[in-house]
Amino acid sequence: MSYVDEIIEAVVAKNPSEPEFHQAVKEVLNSLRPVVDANEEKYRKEALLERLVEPERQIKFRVPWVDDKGRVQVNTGYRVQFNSAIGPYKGGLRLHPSVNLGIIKFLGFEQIFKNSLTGLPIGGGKGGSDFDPKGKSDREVMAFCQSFMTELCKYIGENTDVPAGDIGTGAREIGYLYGQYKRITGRYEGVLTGKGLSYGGSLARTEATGYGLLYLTQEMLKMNGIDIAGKTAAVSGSGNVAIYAIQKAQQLGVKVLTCSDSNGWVYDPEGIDVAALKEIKEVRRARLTEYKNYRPNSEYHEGRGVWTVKVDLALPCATQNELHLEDAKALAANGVIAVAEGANMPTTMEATEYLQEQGILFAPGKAANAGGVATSALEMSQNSERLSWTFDEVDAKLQGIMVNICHNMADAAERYGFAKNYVAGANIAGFEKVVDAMLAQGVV
Ligand code: NDP
Ligand code: 2IT
Repeated sequence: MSYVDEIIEAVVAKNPSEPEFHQAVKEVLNSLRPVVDANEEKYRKEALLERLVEPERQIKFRVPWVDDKGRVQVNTGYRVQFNSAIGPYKGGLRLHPSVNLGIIKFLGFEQIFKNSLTGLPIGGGKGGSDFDPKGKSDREVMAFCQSFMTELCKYIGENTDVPAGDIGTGAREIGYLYGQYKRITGRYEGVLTGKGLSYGGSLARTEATGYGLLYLTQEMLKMNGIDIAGKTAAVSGSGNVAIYAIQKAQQLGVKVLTCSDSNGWVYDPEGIDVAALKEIKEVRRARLTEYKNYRPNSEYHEGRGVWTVKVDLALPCATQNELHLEDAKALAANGVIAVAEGANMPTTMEATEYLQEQGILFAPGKAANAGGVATSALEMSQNSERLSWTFDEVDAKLQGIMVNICHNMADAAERYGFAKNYVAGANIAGFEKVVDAMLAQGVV
């Protein structure tokens, strides 16, 4: 059996009931086959793949807090410190009822290669909890965040592990988490990113993931002789990534026809109104059913459906496994040109393969959504030098990073004979730096 197959089998056997983690490992290792085959003896001797798929450390903890009715609630907190070969662990905190260890491990594993692709010195980690911020008062969210950080603060620090936002963790949650970290440790340091501008945050971090997604998509189209201006797009989600993806798409001359949340989706033939979306989601924390009040010509549909709309570009920006094989078929039948992942692993393996077979350009999340974590690393740099850069400085760096990632993934694919297979290219390019550092640092 090949080394890759042995490891995939071992991961499935050793980590049962973690299908998302299996999926992420399979996707990465399958595309590393040519690299692994060429170095099999060395990698086996060093147990390189065994080490790569085993987190350096997994922390799981109780998070008790008191709700507004005076009842004690108990959630589970996680931090998976996956790989620190190229820098301190870096990755977001997800707050969503679906969170379990397998989800955090899949996200942490992806983060290793994503962070490597940014070209910045950050290792891979991820954390979160099954706490659901939806429908909770600010006081309840604060109580949860303070309890969560009371335990987490033992394991993080500006040079060890730097968490940030993800699903359910936005500016409000980062503020409460930071306040509690500072209160317990007495340290004013860049231990979290995505901070508010008044206490060490970076300009453009809020926009970075969505903007970065569009910078990469624009470059990928350009490499293939296509101009992004004048195209139409379907976006899923209506959170941080989706909102700023829509905003940048519009700035680049793309008409975005859809967005969604976990209940339903909006079709706006005139193009999504970003100001209305921000008001509904960022200010009022309401549902997309409200969108029609702002835009009477739009349609609201319950359930899933964004991928049934005829568009040139599909940008999944909600969650994992939200674009299935039948969605890929519908997009292809409608002539989609490119799919670029704003979310982490939003496209199922079968859907990804189908899109690639149809010759549709496909940018995987670890490349396409790397602008968020890259800008987090820029926030860490600013915190270290105790300076703040202007929006334009950060945005220009973000653009440069996304263009580089795009060329690096295309070049790596080309080098190994997978021209235009950007999934393989991103995995290989991300892996190369990590593996070099792991081999240089010995058996640790
Ligand atoms: P938000 O919490 O801001 O928004 C998430 C959006 O996705 C909401 O519209 C939400 O709908 C929807 N959603 C979440 N879970 C589900 C689900 N199970 N089914 C259907 N819809 C769902 O999160 P972000 O925008 O920050 O994150 C979106 C994706 O981007 C995630 O995959 C995240 O890991 C990834 N990402 C985020 C980065 C960041 O900087 N924030 C960086 C890189 C990747 P509802 O409100 O109804 O739950
Ligand atoms: O998935 C991701 O890259 C994020 N949620 C952002 C992580 C970060 O540290 O900014």
